[in-house]
Amino acid sequence: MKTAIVTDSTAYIPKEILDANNIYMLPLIVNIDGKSYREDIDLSATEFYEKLSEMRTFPSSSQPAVGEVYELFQKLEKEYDAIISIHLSSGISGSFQTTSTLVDDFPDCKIYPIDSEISCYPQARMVLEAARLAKLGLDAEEIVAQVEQLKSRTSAYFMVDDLTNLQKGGRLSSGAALMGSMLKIKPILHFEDKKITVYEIIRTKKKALQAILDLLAKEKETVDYPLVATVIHANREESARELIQQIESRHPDVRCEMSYFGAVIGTHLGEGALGITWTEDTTK
Ligand code: MYR
Repeated sequence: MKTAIVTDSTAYIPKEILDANNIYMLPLIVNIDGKSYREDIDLSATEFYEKLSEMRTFPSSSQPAVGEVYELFQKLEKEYDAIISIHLSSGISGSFQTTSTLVDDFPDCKIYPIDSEISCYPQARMVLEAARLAKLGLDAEEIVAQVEQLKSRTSAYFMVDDLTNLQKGGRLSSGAALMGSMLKIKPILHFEDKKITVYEIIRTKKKALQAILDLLAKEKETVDYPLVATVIHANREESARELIQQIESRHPDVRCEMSYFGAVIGTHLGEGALGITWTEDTTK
């Protein structure tokens, strides 16, 4: 059985890794001052953050057009028996919903849409695992089951410099956004029931990051599988590097990687956001 793996641009998997693993990417759109860009095709993360200070209006994002998804599936059905399409959380984007509406349009190629219930690199981990298993020749249903298991083993926490973007983009409950902007706090955010919510309020960024590292330490004690951690940054590579050093010195057995928040997620989190995520290291 030949299975194609599809995902959104918001998994932020570098192009060479997509190509090397036969992963097909559906770009989300970022709208800036009346112009639309397909992220990581027309606009890189670096270009987005460079443009940020010159933007006249607040940027916005949109999911891939249904026609674009349809066209990709039409192409893939000629080559593959099944398609596993892994999307950013359905609680923050319509991307998963769009794919789900196309399931019955391809009777000869079974489509398995997966709601990652998260985004960015934790989503990428699910995608890369699916691609690894597809290469090994596992059945699409078995791959889906393993991706679901990986999802249940995934934790992700993140912080933003300012809650305004999340509030304006409507991706944070209004109560939480109001509380944050009023108190000038920097809450630890996470996903609950597919939506972004406040996990804990801690007054300084430094203490909040330490609290996230404590959560990683706690989880490490309770699981019987190796962990891989990823630090994700919105144009703050130096801070991400420092955090990785801290994780590596505290947990030499946890493999660490770095990733980035690109244009679409950067639109909602703003520059300076940092995320820490971990999951089972399936490569060990
Ligand atoms: C769309 O327009 O369909 C995309 C909307 C994307 C909303 C992004 C909200 C922030 C997600 C943060 C993920 C952090 C994961 C560690």
